[in-house]
Amino acid sequence: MSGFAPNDLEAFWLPFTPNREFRRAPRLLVGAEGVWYRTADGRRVLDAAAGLWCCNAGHGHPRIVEAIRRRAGVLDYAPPFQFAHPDAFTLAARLRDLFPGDLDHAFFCNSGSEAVDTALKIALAYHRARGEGQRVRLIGRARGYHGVGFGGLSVGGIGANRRLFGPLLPGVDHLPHTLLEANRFARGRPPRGAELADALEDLLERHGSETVAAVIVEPVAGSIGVYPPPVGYLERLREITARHGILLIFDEVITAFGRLGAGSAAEALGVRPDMITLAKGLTSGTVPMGGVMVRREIHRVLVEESPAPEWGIELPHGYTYSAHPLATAAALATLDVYRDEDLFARAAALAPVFEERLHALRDALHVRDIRNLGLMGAVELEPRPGAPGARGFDAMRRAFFGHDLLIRVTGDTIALSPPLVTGEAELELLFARLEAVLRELD
Ligand code: PXG
Repeated sequence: MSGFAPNDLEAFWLPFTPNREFRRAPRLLVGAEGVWYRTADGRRVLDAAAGLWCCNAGHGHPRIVEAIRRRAGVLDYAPPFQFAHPDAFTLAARLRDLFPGDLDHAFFCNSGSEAVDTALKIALAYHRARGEGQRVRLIGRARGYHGVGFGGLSVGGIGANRRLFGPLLPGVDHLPHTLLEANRFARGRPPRGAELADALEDLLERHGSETVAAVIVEPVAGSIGVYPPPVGYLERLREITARHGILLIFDEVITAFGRLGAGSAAEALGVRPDMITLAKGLTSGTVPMGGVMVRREIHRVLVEESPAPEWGIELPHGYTYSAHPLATAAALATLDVYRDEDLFARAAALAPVFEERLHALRDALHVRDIRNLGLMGAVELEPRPGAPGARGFDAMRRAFFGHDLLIRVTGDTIALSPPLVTGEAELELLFARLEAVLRELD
């Protein structure tokens, strides 16, 4: 076990964690460098999850650390309402250049959950400003994860996350998820399932397409356990939404900033949404930050052509810490690192090796499916009879305590998202350790 515990494990209520089990055997991380975590009992643990899908540049990158440090000593805080600081503009312009086409305005917040709620609100306000205030419905997808705000939870489709919290937003419906039995062990984008996007036509027929404001999907569903989109699926969603005047939002909280070997999934997969939500890799996980990239037309309608008087606020939305100086400093340094170390290309080059090693686990005990795209991978295990999630949880614990490997599990699915700086030797070590974990699982 950990060999170390802080004096008191009672006061802190851990998020999305079995708290009682944690107190018995706490997993405490006290340092991090590159692709390694250091534990309270002095072990070095290989990070196969980029923290939580976020530390794409690796841990403790000196340029990012220094930028945060320097900024903290110069400008600790600037109010984001009615005032601003220069880095916020620089960052927005850098992001405009990174994202494809006319996704050229950035709205900042502090997390993926806030990014999703922001995008949904912008969608509703946009239609209303255009005289289509009847467009109030939002469509998500079964098994989608869009954070934990009431908006994101409403369009999200993971039952366990929703059930406790009441009726959520009205007027929300969901597309079917895209996991097909026939695609088991497919590599990359699975060949079957583009027609699942046609379910959107059915929803539009049911509700009246003129009542729908936006469709939101993760281009690759992450949290549920890596569901890459079937070939042609996202293209079809784009075609249907465009035809009906409905906005398409890509939730790229996980997929942006190199995870798929490009700046965004929109670029990697060649499909252009109307908004993109961001967080995680935006600062490589170092300082909380989220954002929404918005197409020019939406910004034009809501801001440039706003009927508000000159002293009137065009969109009553924002957060105390929108574009916080420490976050913008971290993001700017992170974007420099991505560019100067060519990390998106490095991820693209590593992806085939990752795919090869991942699919070599196919014949390991209990494995029922393997999925991957870019540097996102999942090994889905057969659940233990009558105890869904137990085997996955056991894998995570054994990996951490017995094999010095940090993995993410969701139910009985092991999710991998190594930092983009992971070298081939480290990747080899990652899979050797994961194999050892799978060998000892009962
Ligand atoms: N959208 C997507 C697509 C996400 O993956 C969020 C929104 C919410 O971001 P914040 O910053 O509010 O947490 C996420 C977050 C998991 C896991 O189980 C994934 C996330 C968060 C926690 C756990 O893999 N992604």
